[in-house]
Amino acid sequence: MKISVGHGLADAEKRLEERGVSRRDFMKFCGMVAATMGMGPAYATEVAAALTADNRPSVIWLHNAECTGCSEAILRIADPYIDTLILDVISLEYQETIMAAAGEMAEKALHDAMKKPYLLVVEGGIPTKDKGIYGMVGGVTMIEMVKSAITSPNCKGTIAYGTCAAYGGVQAAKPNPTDAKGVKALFPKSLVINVPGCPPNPVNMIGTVVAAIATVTKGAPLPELDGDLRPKVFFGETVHDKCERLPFFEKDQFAPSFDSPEAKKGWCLYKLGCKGPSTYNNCPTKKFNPLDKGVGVSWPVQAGHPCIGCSEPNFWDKMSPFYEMEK
Ligand code: FSX
Ligand code: SF4
Ligand code: F3S
Repeated sequence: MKISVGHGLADAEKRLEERGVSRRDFMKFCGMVAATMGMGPAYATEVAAALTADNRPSVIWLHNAECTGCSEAILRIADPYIDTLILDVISLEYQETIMAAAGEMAEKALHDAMKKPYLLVVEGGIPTKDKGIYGMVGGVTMIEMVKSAITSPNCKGTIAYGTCAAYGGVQAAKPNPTDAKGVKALFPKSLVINVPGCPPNPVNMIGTVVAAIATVTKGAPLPELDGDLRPKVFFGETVHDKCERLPFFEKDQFAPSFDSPEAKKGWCLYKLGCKGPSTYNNCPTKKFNPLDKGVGVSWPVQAGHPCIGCSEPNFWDKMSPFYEMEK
């Protein structure tokens, strides 16, 4: 994928610098995204170009039934602060959690944003029972809000961010009282990429946004997806495949309890309920809260907690009880 650097990059760098994010920090961030996408350091320039391309689509970000942990995860990335990056580099036109507008002003912002090309990000499951009345914003059901945004000719593609938006998530767990669904289940004809996790790793999201922008602006191929519509570059291997406790699993060394000396020595958490063998995600290699070179500080199994399968469809039902060995 080749992306030319337009005026956008210089303009964006100037704006970022005014807000305390240096060019060096921005390029470091782009390098981290490139590494997450499985590319070498040279690809950072391409990431920067995609994020600042003059003809890039704006982003409309809708919230549905959820805990908002997915937005929190992205807002808590530091270095540079992602809120600055989002507000000044990605043209985020509408995001209910962080925008200042409320009420009629917010509705107008959405209406105006939909007049030009955009990428749609959907967060949260969509309640469908009784025509969707259990999820409403400003008197409009979440079904209707997502429907008008996803079916508009200006919608260039949709990213379902988080397991709730991808597959229904926690509110779709048995008995699913509001009949909550994920985006693709409700809009099967729409182009949807899932970036699941509860919450997802925000670097997987930024990588997907970059790839989607490159597709829209340069016709670059979309990332290859698996059968659950997850980009294989982030979700191509199981958590177990790359887990640092794998050598212990292979030697049948299983920690007997969370506070045991064996658990602290790094023994495998399988018998304490770890669902890493059935879960596709890049947590062990990317970890969370990225530092230099795109590798984060820690991840659940490193911290001593079993993987609960949070990036898998229906994991609340399929992977629970969380502290019992999978059958
Ligand atoms: Fe769901 Fe996200 Fe879990 Fe929470 O918005 S994937 S409940 S972390 O917040 O949707
Ligand atoms: Fe696999 Fe979990 Fe054991 Fe790691 S802790 S080796 S992911 S079963
Ligand atoms: Fe989720 Fe398992 Fe990673 S619980 S965060 S997929 S280790």
